[in-house]
Amino acid sequence: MTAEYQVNGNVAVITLNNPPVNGLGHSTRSAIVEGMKKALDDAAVKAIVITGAGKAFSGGADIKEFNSPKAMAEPTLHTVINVVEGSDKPVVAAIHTVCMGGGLELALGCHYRVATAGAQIALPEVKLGILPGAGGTQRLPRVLGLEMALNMIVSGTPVPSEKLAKTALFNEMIEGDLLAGALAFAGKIADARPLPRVRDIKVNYPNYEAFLQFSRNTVKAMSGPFPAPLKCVEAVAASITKKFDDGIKFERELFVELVQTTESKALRHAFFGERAASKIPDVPEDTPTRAIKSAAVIGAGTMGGGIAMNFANAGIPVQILEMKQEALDKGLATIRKNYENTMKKGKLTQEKFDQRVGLITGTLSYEGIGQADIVVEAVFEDMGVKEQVFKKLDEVMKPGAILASNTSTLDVDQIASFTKRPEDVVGTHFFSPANVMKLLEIVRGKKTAKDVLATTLALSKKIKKTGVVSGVCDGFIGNRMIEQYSRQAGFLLEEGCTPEQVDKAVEKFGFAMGPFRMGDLAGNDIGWYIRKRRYVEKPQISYSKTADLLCEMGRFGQKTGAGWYDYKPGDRKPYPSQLVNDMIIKHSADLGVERRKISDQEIVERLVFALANEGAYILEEGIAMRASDIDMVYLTGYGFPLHRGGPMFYADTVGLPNVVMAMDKYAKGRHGDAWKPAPLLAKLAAEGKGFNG
Ligand code: 3H9
Repeated sequence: MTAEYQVNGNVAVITLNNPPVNGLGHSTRSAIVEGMKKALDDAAVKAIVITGAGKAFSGGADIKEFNSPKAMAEPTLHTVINVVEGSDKPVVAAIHTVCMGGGLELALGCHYRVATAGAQIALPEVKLGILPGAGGTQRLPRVLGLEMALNMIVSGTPVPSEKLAKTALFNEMIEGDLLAGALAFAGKIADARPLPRVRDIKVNYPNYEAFLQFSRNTVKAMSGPFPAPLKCVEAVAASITKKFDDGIKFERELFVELVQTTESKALRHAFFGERAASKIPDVPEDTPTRAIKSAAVIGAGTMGGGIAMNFANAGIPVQILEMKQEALDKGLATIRKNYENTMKKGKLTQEKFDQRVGLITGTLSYEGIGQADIVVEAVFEDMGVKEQVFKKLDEVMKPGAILASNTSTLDVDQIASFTKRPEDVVGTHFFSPANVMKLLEIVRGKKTAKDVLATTLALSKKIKKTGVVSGVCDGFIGNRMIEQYSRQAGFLLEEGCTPEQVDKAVEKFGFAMGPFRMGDLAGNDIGWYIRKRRYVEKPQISYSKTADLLCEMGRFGQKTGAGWYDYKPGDRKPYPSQLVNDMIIKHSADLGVERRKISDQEIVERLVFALANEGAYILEEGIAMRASDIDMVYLTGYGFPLHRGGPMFYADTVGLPNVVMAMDKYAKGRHGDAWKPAPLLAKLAAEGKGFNG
């Protein structure tokens, strides 16, 4: 039963019991209505309390039901709330821990609300690309006022219950046992009539039109490609401009519209994708983890420093090992400067600054780090260098320490083989800047122990990263795919595009940065170095030499003041470079390629479908466990537009048969070999299925 019914004296208690968060799915909704009926039919019952078992009052509507017949099946949440609000016996919501979305809307339908301190109160629907669809936009302004309700609904941010204690949202804050307090409260109001209904409160706001117009302008400017925030404003506006029932109808129409948008589907995909990523089928959730109370990082460069900051931010003491005092001092000074900058922006208190800086220490000796629970190596990306480091780590690290490599492309199994304890070795691929970027690719070697994986995944949560597990292959999930994207970007230059045109098309699609601006930021020499290795090993793979020619010109990007674009001193703005464009045009001529006008659509399709096709190989080979893992890698590490849900989800929305059709077209052009559909893609397209089902 997803809600339990009990009678306590003359008060009926309906306890939502649908773990993990008492989502208001169809069976829970039915059970609430059933409970209400029983209570209304029982003459001995004078009042009703609705509360939640476990770790939530309710996390809201069951998101998994959206776009399925169950979401619309009676009793809908509207029906449930109508039954509660229309009850002639008083109904009290007893709120604790989490009261969100439909859960808060249910509470607002109750006649009274009591809560314990520390409960997270929110209407977070906007984060899923929708708006509160069960009266939240009409009732919350009635208890909190127009402005506060609008802020909560447009941002979706939770507010702690105690901060709302003095508003009409809560009738009483309960200290101690919630149920006992709620029963006592119910006893006090059992005979009070008429029953207060939130719908009967009038929203007052002087000069509300000016306020609403200001809100529309601000929200529109901030919501990018997402339609929901502005619709939230429109719905909240109806709480003051329309009669209650008309407002509810209007809210419903907007909700139905939004729930069908690709943007909302993409956000929900990301919500579940993030949670799914932490599950590994053959590593049970209760796998014991190793305690991580201290850490060490090898290398005080940009990457090592950023990684160390992650540990310090999570309260874990971390030592940084460097070979030379000068490099160590430089690295520690950079970290300090980064924290100072954050403090200057008002995002870090002096106390936290002292704490974090205090947790990071430097050492020049391997022996000094031997007792760390985890060591992350962030040295130069070269197998020879990694071999030296891991042999040394094998000597000095205590038994049971996790030996992690921050490699971005190298074979983790080979790295593990340099030690006598390959089961303790794992890849932890951080993304630059490592203290900022959300993604952590966790590379599972053939011999990586299950508890090492479980520990690394738990650690990724602790340091506030999205951990995604990848198998071992060249480049893992993210960089292996980006290679295909970069290849297409290079070919596009040879065939008629400028770097600016490619970047603009991709940025219009929604990427944070196009491939050439990204190259200039990251340093074009990095790719050059990798290509020298990779294409010697795999001479059969065709690629454009324009990037090599660029590097031969010494144009490594922003750090050399010139890359695909020109830069002015102290200015990161890219200016199209005549020199580079001439080089590209000459290169086309040298190749005998007749340059042509290329549409934005072709640019985007070639880059994004190249990603999805490689993603399909990765999925088929078991390098990624699920399509949503690949999407999470791209959403959190590569600036893929969130509203498009990731490359695999995007391919699904285009329709895999359409993707295959476009690929067949491109296969007839130059380098057609790149457009052979992965067997999985071809199969799913033929079956009319998608990567995500
Ligand atoms: C809504 O209410 C619409 C209405 O206005 C109108 C309707 C007509 N449904 O995050 P966690 C699962 S829209 C289904 O790791 P935490 C989650 O997938 C809804 N499942 O835990 C995970 O499952 P698993 C508005 C849900 O303690 C498990 O619970 N509400 C839902 O860190 C644990 O989740 C929201 O947007 C759900 N609503 O955080 C709230 N919520 O174990 C969204 C969670 O299988 N949820 N799950 O991976 C949250 O923000 C957080 O989950 C919460 C708990 C703060 C509740």
